[in-house]
Amino acid sequence: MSPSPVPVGIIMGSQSDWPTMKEAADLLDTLGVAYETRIVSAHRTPDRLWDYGRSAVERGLQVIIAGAGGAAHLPGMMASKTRVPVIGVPVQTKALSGVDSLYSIVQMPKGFPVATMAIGAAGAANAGLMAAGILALQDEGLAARLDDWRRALSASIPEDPRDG
Ligand code: RP5
Repeated sequence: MSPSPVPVGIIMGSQSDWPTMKEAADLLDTLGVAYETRIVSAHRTPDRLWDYGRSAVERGLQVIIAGAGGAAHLPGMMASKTRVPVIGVPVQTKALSGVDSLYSIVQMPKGFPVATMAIGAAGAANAGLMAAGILALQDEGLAARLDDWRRALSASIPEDPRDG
């Protein structure tokens, strides 16, 4: 695979995961963090998963956000192939509401961690924020943008509830 000019890889098991995973991409856009996006299915394209994981360090990726639904083996398998930190996003499913995805991602065996987010859109957005937080440890400009973003969110929350 060609070298990655970006620090974050957003991967997902299917095109159908993109509306969820776009929440992570949107947050990274807002914070000025570059990323690449790929469909990488643990079951339908295992060779693609293998190549992506095997080459992640040498390509320069620093964080991988991996989203999948149902039998969601992509984040865990990616964590098995690379020491690049993997943030897992359980995509919401119709049959089991994403609990299947969550359980498939979160119960990793000792030695191969996946930082598992909440089910669905909030989890994907938080994955973007988590990736930014990791990169901000080495990037003062990004740290300042992330602090501003967090302050703005807090400031947008009203103190008093209103009708309607
Ligand atoms: C998983 O199966 C994908 O991550 C997706 O969430 C789910 C369903 O995929 P499609 O049948 O919509 O392609 O591998």
